[in-house]
Amino acid sequence: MDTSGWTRVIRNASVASGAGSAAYGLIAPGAVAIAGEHIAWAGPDAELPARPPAGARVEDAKGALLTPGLIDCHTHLVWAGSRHREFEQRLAGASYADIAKAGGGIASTVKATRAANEDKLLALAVKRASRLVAEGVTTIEIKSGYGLDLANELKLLRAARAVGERLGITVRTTLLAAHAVPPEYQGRADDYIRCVCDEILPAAAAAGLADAVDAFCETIAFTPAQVERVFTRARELGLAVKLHAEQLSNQHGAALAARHNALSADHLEHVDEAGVRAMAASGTVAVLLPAAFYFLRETQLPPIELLHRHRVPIAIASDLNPGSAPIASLLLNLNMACTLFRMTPEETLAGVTRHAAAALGLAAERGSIEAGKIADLVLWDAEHPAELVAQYGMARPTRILRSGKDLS
Ligand code: DI6
Ligand code: FE
Repeated sequence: MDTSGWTRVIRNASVASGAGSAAYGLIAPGAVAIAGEHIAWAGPDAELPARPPAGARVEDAKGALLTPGLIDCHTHLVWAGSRHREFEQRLAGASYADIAKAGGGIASTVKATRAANEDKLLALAVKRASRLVAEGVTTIEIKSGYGLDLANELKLLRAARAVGERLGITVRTTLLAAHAVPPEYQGRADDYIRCVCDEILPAAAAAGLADAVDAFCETIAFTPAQVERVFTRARELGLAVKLHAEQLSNQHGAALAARHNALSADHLEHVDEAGVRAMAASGTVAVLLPAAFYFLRETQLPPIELLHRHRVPIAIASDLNPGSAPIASLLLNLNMACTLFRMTPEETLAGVTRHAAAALGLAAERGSIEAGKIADLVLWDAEHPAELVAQYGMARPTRILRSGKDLS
């Protein structure tokens, strides 16, 4: 074993590596060696050299659980305003779609978000993201989509990037200009899509502000033909795509996304077998969002069994947003994925590590504890990985490492 370059060793841990054939990739007692920003070695504690290299700091985890840094691969956490009135309206019987059609929903958040300056938005977003980070999340995808014009979409993407710098975590930004038709384009959705393709997408790409492009394919949002235009333009600009597909109805968005080699198709409650088969063929990750299902009191479950049968990797994310998922907890989503969707704790943990990394195009560098990957790691006041999922509000990180360094 080449131990030169080791800067840090965490030993005597219950290492849920997410790699190998054991459940959770568990190595217990296990050890992880770090060289600078990267994982240099992970394996059984007994295989560590008797004498660690000079200069390496060695820590005894005393049997505590060590996982990869968690990855929340779908959030909309930059917004202003509050939708608590809509919560009350929905409890009184109005549906999410009813509220959207009456000019509430996303449109009401757009109004408040346009009125907020970048500093205010950043402060709000940092507060929400820090809730996720406190749960061991070290990588967050953040979408725009509450600006819906050039200046405001770029404002959201800049705020999203700044969240990463402020909290010392990794942020991947996604341009979601095709989230809703803005008020000034009411009744002219095709014209708005032209503006997205001709102005917003090229400007976001040129400014290096977007890592990917997303759209909302739904009767209350954009048609498959409109999404097709956005995706075609995105790919011309060299940007990866992903899609809000089949959340409220089957628009065959998953198959459309797969045709464009999308990184992920998200929500998927109403996806059919053709859509799942297309995703399997293109390697598109299924991102399931239990909080939105729960919060909107949906009854159509995502077809877990179908996804399994076609071996589509499943990620779990918070969808953190003001309207359909105002829940700033990824761990609660893991519990809900088990209780509501009947997934196993092991599957859900893979869903916020390995498969979430794949949903962001980061599978080569993050999502598991393996030599060569970036040393984003979380030590917990728990011993077994299922504890993070089977109970809520109990296990907490005792230490978070991002790129090999303690996150302060
Ligand atoms: N689907 C959702 O669940 C979020 N966006 C989307 O396309 C909801 C966004 C909101 O209601 O503000
Ligand atoms: Fe979403």
